[in-house]
Amino acid sequence: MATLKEKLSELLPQKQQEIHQLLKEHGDKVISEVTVRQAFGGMRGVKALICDTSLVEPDKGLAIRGIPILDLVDKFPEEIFYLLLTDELPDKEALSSLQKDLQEREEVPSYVWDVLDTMADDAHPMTMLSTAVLVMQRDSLFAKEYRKGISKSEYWKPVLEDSLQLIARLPSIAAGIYRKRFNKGPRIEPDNNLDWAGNFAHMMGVPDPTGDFANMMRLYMVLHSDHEGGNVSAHTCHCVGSALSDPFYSVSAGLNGLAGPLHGLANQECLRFVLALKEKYNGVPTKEQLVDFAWETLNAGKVIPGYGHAVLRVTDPRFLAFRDFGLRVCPDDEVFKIVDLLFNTIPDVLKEHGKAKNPWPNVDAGSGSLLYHFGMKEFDYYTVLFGVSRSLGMLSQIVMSRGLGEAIERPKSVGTDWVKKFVGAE
Ligand code: AMX
Repeated sequence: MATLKEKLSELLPQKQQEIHQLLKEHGDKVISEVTVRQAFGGMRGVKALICDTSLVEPDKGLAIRGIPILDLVDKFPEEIFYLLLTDELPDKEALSSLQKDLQEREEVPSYVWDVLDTMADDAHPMTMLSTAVLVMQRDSLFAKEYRKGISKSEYWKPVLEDSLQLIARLPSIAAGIYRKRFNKGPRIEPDNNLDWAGNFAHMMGVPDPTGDFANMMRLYMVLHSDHEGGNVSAHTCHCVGSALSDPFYSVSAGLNGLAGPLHGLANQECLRFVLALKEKYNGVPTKEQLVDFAWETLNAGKVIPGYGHAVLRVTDPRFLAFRDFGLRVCPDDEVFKIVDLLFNTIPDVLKEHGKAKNPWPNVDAGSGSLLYHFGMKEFDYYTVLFGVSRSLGMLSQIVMSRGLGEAIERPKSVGTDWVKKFVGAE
């Protein structure tokens, strides 16, 4: 089977031709409209972006290149990266070639550690991750090639190189951040006998006598890898990349979006909520106590973290995958039990509350409890794990965008007065 680069060299011209034909024959057809509510409401549901890597159907959840995420839970994240880019899972040979390629690129330049060492002791780990990615911009091959005057049809090649470079280094960087920021001792050297996520788990140094923590990391990296193109991190990365800013600039920007409490930070908020319940009721609460606590939260004008979604209208299959893992690995863990109890309680409360369009759990409702079970109690770090995983999706989307010659983003904005006049409001 072909390597990633060979496969893309074969696929991209075909895809370009397909798009060229589509635009020529149907370029002026309308695929979406925008209501006033959507324009003021985060463009929810407006179809104005192209993303071929994955799709989130409101009633089904995430599918990567047409494969439901629950059918991919036993794959390595490297396999998912190959799938995101090429529409095919790699065979053994292509997978080991990709893994070898990543291992060869994994050394983190010393200036990255120097920069991280100068940051404040209480810097948020997401700030550290985004900064580390940004400082590596000086190594961008795309930026160098662009300056030399590379042809537009070749853009994707150095972008792929940058992407592989970044993916290869992210586990060491993220693990280094974990150990430094939370005083876990010196950095741990990578073990080249391990796969990408297994190595990440190893370098974090979380005790793992059963190997389940490494399995959890593999699952975590697969489940968070991509969620189509309109979510804040993917869209931000896409937008920045559309200015031909290189992958380092683009991913760093995407990570900053992921750091928001309504997006990637929700997993830590969610665990806080679960632990507050545990503390208040001194263990696993009863269903009635849980209902009371949920109403107290809602009546205080706060959201129930881990529930609701901008697109999904069913239980997030990624939550189900984590729940399944928890039921196998730690069914008696009190924190996990509360997560499970919440799953059986919150949807009815939110339905009665009547505001959230989706009363079901999203991916963040369960992941934190599993990390906590393995002794990773540093909540501020959880979004970093999300960020490392989501980089797979952000980077595959950028490679595709450059490969397909997408234009710089420039939607039209209008003022409130314009809207009022246009709709004939008083
Ligand atoms: N608890 C209470 N109220 C909720 C709610 C929840 N879990 N989810 C939505 N609502 C409320 C909204 O705040 C909004 O209220 P408003 O009309 O007073 O502003 C109303 O229901 C309608 O919102 P919506 O259309 O259903 O959701 P949205 O697309 O505006 O927002 C999301 C989606 C995820 C931000 C929202 O459901 C939320 O805040 N959930 C809790 C935080 C969370 O779990 N985020 C993680 C998302 C996944 C991720 O990116 N990691």
